[in-house]
Amino acid sequence: MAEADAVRSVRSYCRICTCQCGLVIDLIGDTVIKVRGDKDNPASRGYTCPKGRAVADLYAHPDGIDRPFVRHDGALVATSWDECLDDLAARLKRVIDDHGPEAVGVFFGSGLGMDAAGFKMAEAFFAQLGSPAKFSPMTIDGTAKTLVASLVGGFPGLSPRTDYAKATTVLFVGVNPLISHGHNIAMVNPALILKDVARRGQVWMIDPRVNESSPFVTRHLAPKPGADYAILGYLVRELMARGEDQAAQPIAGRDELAAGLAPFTLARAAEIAGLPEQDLLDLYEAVRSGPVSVETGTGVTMTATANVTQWLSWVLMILTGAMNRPGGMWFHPGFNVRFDTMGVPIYDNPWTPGPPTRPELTGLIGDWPCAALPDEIFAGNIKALVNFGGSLVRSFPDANILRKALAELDVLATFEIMENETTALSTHVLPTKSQLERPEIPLWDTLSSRLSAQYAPAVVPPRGERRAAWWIIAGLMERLGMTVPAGTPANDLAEGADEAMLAALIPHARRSFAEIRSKGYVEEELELPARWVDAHIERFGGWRLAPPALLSQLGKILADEASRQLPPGGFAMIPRRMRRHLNAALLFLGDTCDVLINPEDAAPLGIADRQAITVATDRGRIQAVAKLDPGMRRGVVSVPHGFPEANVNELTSKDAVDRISGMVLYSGFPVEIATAP
Ligand SMILES: Nc1nc2c(c(=O)[nH]1)N[C@H]1C(S)=C(S)[C@@H](COP(=O)(O)OP(=O)(O)OC[C@H]3O[C@@H](n4cnc5c(=O)[nH]c(N)nc54)[C@H](O)[C@@H]3O)O[C@H]1N2
Ligand SMILES: Nc1nc2c(c(=O)[nH]1)N[C@H]1C(S)=C(S)[C@@H](COP(=O)(O)OP(=O)(O)OC[C@H]3O[C@@H](n4cnc5c(=O)[nH]c(N)nc54)[C@H](O)[C@@H]3O)O[C@H]1N2
Ligand code: SF4
Ligand SMILES: [Mo]
Repeated sequence: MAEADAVRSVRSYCRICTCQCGLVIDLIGDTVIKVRGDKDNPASRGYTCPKGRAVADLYAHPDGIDRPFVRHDGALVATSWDECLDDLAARLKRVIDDHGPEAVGVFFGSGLGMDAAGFKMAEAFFAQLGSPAKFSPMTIDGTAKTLVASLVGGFPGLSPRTDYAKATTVLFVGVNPLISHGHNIAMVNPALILKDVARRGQVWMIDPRVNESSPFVTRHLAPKPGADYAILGYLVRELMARGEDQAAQPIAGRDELAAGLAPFTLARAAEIAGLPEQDLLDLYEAVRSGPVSVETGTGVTMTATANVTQWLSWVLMILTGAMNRPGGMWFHPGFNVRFDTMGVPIYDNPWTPGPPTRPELTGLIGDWPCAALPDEIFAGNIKALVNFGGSLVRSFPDANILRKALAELDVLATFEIMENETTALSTHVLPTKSQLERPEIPLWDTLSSRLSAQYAPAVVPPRGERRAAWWIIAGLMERLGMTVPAGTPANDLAEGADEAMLAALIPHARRSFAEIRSKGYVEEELELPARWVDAHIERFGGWRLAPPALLSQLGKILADEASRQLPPGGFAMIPRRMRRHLNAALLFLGDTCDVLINPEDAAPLGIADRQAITVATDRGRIQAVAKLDPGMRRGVVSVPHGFPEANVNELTSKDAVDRISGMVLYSGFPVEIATAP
């Protein structure tokens, strides 16, 4: 065999989700012939999912963007980088000169979120821009987690994660790890983990639909959407009433909490949840002796009751002694920054100023609610938007209104790798090196399920004119008269330039970039209990069990319970993720927008399996395919997210936003279902 035909194998890792599974990429020349799991990766041991195995198809896809585009006279035309960046800088400068930097908004989208060097340069750009208009996926995903971590634990970045090696009682609430690999917890090989815990103890799944993880758990409860808070409220009330609570750290506010939870009698909790009382009694028996791990996901954070549910899940863990104890929850001490040596600052007031057009909303740790973007544009406050890797039209609420707003912008600059509806609306399209085209180290160290770091080299040359996101952003900064971070190489195509950017990212990490690169994978032991967690909670004066903002929201939710009930025959919509695509990406793997509905709900509407149906709200109407599923709770339909034609965000509303977190209501709102004409 000629040397040019020889297969070479390169070790890499997948950056589609935070599991970061080890991959082996087999190539002939520069052509990828196979992507497979890396059995030698200590974390993933050969595990991959269909999305990760598709990274080469993503790289080669016909809809991939190969060169920069700029809009001239209404049409996007291919251009050179110099012309694109000159034009973008000139148009941004005009906006800034005429309206101030606050007229430029920035979205830190998921597409650039896994590009470590690109994301850091985007942050540097935003810091020098001096605009308050910052948006990120947080306010369309899981603000409850940030809010509760601040209010109860005194630091927004505290993210408890189950000690799966020893846990014996795990509650999954509104999370479907078999498909999603968990919500921000990177459960590699989820089926194996679930089976292991179920063998040892109890795993409860709480979800209005029997989901893909349910076959692996010991018990499934299907409450009404958004009613999880009542289940947790009952469990916590009962623990305290019986004196069976046993926190491992100091606590504050126990009496206020007990008073707030007084309404959650067995009867009232079961009524709100729409479950038999016996289910709650059984669940109490399972959790009373602790420690209890509770994993929540978007089935909690996207509901109207997100904050109180998330809060009560923490309280349950705290009061069963699970926090920072073996068999309970551990907290990531950071690999790139080190919480264990530097400590975490007390940060218990996460609220920041919000967008002027929406005085009812606040900002959260510096983010403005994504839902406010259209109003800010219509009011003329935002004239330009720099979109670092977001599929805005599919991920933000109220797509029909958002499209109109985006069309009004003077500048919409989108960093992307694939053509989509958002690039079609953009004035500038900036294609960046995608994951096989750039080297990487993990940026979001604390989202990993290990105390580890790894390295992936670039394995193929950049497609067409694609350049490193950091290089593109640095070029823009230069043209705008900003200061490019010292040491930034002039040319990303030069040997070692991308690596130099990565090395500069982690000066204080546990291991140097050089070591991570040469070894490929490095890992350190986790300590549990970790001294730094208990020390932080002591400094904070104990876990705050009863933050006033959450107590008051609970009171309102209880008072409004009747208004959230559906009329007889009505449907509530809940979201879900699917195995073969990630949000708006990878749809070429074949997922379709199947709406799950209970057969007994479908029959009276004349809806048969695989029949075309419409799903409508007062914001819009989509057409999709019905899939009859006896595992759906009656009166609930499950509509997946991410499809361009059946865009679930044509049903959501920019006005349905949580007041204290800015999160959009993406789960548990009423929809009308009918057969498609
Ligand atoms: N109604 C409803 N809305 C939702 C959700 C829901 O369940 N229901 N889910 C929400 C959630 S949890 C999230 S996180 C957000 C996500 O919303 P976004 O942050 O907008 O993320 P994605 O939809 O994943 O779009 C990411 C884009 O990045 C591109 N991309 C992929 N890799 C790269 C790369 O290497 N470089 C660059 N430059 N681009 C790349 C992809 O082609 C894709 O178009 O959506 C939210 N919106
Ligand atoms: N394959 C795949 N994996 C992904 C993604 C993807 O698009 N595809 N996206 C990634 C992203 S950005 C995120 S944020 C995570 C999200 O990860 P998860 O939070 O696990 O998201 P889902 O898989 O949609 O699971 C949410 C579950 O909540 C249920 N649910 C909905 N409403 C309620 C409710 O009111 N109460 C209860 N108890 N349950 C409810 C739904 O039926 C669903 O089964 O997944 C990540 N991983
Ligand atoms: S679970 Fe799938 S998408 Fe996530 S890192 Fe692993 S292979 Fe990639
Ligand atoms: Mo997400």
